[in-house]
Amino acid sequence: MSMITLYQFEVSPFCDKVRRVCHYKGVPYTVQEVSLLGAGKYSSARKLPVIDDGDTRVEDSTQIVQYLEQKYPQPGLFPQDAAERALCNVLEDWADESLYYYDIALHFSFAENAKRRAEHLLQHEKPLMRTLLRPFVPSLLRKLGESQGAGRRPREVILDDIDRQISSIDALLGTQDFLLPSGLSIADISVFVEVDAMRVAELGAGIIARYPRVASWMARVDDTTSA
Ligand SMILES: N[C@@H](CCC(=O)N[C@@H](CS)C(=O)NCC(=O)O)C(=O)O
Repeated sequence: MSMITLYQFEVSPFCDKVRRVCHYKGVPYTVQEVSLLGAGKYSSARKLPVIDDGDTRVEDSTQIVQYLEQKYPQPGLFPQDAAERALCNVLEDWADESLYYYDIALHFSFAENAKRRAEHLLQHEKPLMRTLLRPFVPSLLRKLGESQGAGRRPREVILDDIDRQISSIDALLGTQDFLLPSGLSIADISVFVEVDAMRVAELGAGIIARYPRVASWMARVDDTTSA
């Protein structure tokens, strides 16, 4: 059987999502770290994650998860029940297409976080590349946050929005261990990786700490899906 290669930026939540899916399913893979300017070599959208499985290349975390679910159906990450499955798809998309931009806004529209997060993004670059890219990373990522609108809002509104998103996760959990009644699903992994990235910023961690059920859900998802 061919070994999957994951082309990644280590700190990308979408790459974390794919790693966690592989761990949960017990799928062996190797990682190739890509330079911040190098994604176009692997991806038509110039975005990572991308996987190679033998001659098959798959782009985009959502497509990669679909591919892995088909090839390695057990343990499954999509509920059997049609209504739960529908909510699972909606939550995955909400995490990827909405929460991600709050994550970027928190790190890059908030100047106090931008430098530190930029260093995380640059950690695998060669020293010369790191020096060349360092001045551009915060403003490029701020533009990305603003492209979806989240990062254009005033600071207090962004923080209120994030609080409301985290309180929605809290409400969805209720007394359940995972977001959907039938147990761990791709919804948990997709939402977890975005909230985990928010937690890196002090203000993000402060909001999450107000919701103890969310914090214990995070520990549960992490336990079930990390290496
Ligand atoms: N929808 C894509 C999003 C992937 C994505 O946005 N990846 C970011 C890293 S977090 C990226 O590669 N950005 C490079 C760029 O925009 O140039 C997925 O789910 O894989």
